[in-house]
Amino acid sequence: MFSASLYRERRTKLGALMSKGIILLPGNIESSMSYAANHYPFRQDSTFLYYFGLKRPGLVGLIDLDQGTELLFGDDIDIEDLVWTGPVASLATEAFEVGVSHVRRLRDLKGYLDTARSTGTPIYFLPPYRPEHTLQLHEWLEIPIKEIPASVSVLLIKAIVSMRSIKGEEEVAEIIKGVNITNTMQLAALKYSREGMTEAQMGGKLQGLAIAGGGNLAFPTIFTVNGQILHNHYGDNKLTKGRLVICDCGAAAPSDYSGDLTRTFPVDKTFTPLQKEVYQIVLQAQETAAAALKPGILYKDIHLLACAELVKGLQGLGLMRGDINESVAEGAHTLFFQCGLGHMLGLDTHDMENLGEPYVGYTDTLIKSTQFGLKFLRLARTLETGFVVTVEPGLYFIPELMDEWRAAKKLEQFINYDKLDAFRNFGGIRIEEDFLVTSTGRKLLGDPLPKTVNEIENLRLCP
Ligand SMILES: [Mn+2]
Repeated sequence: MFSASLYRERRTKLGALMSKGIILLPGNIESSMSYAANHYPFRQDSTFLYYFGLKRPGLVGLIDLDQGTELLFGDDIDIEDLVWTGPVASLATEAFEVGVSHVRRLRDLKGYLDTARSTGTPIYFLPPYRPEHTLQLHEWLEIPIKEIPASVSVLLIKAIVSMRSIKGEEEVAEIIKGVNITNTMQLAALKYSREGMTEAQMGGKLQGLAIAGGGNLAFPTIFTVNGQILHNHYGDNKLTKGRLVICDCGAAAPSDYSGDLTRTFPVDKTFTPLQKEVYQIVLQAQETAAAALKPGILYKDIHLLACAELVKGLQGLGLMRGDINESVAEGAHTLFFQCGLGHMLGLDTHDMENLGEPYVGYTDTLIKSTQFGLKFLRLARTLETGFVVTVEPGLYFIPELMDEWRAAKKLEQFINYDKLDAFRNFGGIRIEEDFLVTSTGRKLLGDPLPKTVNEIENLRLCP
């Protein structure tokens, strides 16, 4: 948790951006796994955390701009709860720590909102992403469930995105903690993954390291010998000779700020010559893209720069041909790089994705493309000092996609289809790092982690 004055400053700034009405920011409640009392690990809503800092379930933050008050609605525990939970600080005590002096019982929220509605006070809220959010809004504001998506406040979304996009020093310090815990996970995967293990055996160890870091996984780990499948979570596949492993994982620090890193390495101690060649292409694209990060540049242009580097490399490999810029413009590279280059990173791994990509990654005038490939680009807009972003190009050889394109002779002026057979069982390669955009360029977040072929092989060769 940060200082009370920081949370107060953030709320004041948000209030100034909205100017009037009521800003309603519900925190999360417990979410059940298989019966009511069996909960998933509690995760507070990120926007609530940003403005109110408290991790306790069942709180609602309210900023009343017309009355000039900030309130927290929630309940203290009683003696029967205490039997199960042990003593819990009073809500008033916790609220004081985040600079809020008005605390009310949760059952008083509806009346407060009723009074506001009866006088025509606008009540602003964000898009719900859990079913219970929708039900709460329906109950508190008497909006029909079907009308809730259209009733969210775009003004509030834009105000919050404008604030959360620019990370403060204290936030960057927390992201670095998340990245460094993620580094320990990556190093363990690089050092201790062995032929014959299952993906889950290593995936479980990585989760253990995330929890030992004081937080938890920021998202389900992708640890797979089938890296060509973009979001393939660990399972019972065995690590077998000749395969590559993609490890894409992230730890959330105790503050919930997270890291998000990817390394690709051979099950064997060394890469095969072909694996090494493809790895160098991805590495070249990753480093070129990272070096181009700076304020004032469209992230979309950095994405396209990475795509051009990939095409250049694939031409060297004999898989592609023709004009590089034309290949990228036509989307020929998406046979091998189907997704976007990266995303914002912060309290959420895909930071603020719940607020809507059109506002977080795009603008009113920069609209998302519908072209295959570009339509998966989460972030396109102009970078600003203080943004934290990932850079994660890859090459993914998906047999089903290669077969479909080949049968349709799709963009055959750019692709040497007869050379693809050697890659049917190649898998995929992705390399990902996290960067702060600074006034002069960029800064890699966290301690450097082995990334070159030599650095990775040196770790694989450890006894
Ligand atoms: Mn990522």
